Amino acid sequence: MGHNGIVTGTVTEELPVVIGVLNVTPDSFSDGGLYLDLDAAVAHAIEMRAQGAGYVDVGGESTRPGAQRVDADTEIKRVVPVIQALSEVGVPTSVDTTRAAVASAALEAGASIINDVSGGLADPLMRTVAADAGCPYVIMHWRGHSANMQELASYQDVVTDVKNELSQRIQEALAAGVAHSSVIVDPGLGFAKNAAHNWELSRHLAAIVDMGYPVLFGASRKSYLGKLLDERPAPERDIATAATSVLAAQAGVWGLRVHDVQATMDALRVWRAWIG
Ligand code: PMM
Repeated sequence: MGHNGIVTGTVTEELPVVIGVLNVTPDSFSDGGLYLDLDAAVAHAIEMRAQGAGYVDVGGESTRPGAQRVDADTEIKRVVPVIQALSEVGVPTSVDTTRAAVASAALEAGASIINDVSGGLADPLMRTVAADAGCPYVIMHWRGHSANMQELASYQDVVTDVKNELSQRIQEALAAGVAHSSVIVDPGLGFAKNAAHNWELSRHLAAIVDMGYPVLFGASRKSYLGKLLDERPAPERDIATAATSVLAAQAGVWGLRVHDVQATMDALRVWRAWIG
């Protein structure tokens, strides 16, 4: 159950891995435009690492609901210099992309994890890239690109449906040669899900953990927290996010993808001391 080890369990002896969000985009919902400048991006990543992030997740395409896509070249030009610079200063990174070409370029630049919010659906070549690299591969639950994903938020039973669809994505990845031990799953809060779906999945997070793979949980600053807090803007949702981090840790997740690393680290340290 090591900090960087990928082993599942219920209550971990150590803290879950905290993955700091770094969006190198003009339009991400909470930090869009802030880190387009290389120096600002690198400085923020170094700060998150110092606060306790195990990895910094570098993304070059916004996935907020309704977002339009950018081309692969633009994505590569945004993420590769940042990953390269972070690799040079020893900050471990993951790449947040649905494209095989971007993942390949990012791995070459030093990224250690592929974080594919489409779970292999957006670009079937991604599975081959992940298999060849042998790196950890985050398979998130996803039903379609951000431009129209909220129209796809319809479930019989959200927990069962998400588990079944994640299982299919895992089978496809394994069939393409991805090692069992490389798979990390993510319920994909907010992706083709409304607030009630997100709460239901959060409430039953242990059922996702029971699938037997490390689970990554990404609630940070999402709009369902904004709704809960009377439509408070995204950067003011970090205390609520830290509360979700503790509850997700208690449910046995492997990792937490958050914008405010310090808030989640503090909350996790309280949780760890509390459980003894
Ligand atoms: N959420 C966003 C982007 N990438 N990746 C994973 N694995 N899980 C998530 O929940 C997730 C993600 C949403 O957008 P943001 O980067 O603006 O927070």
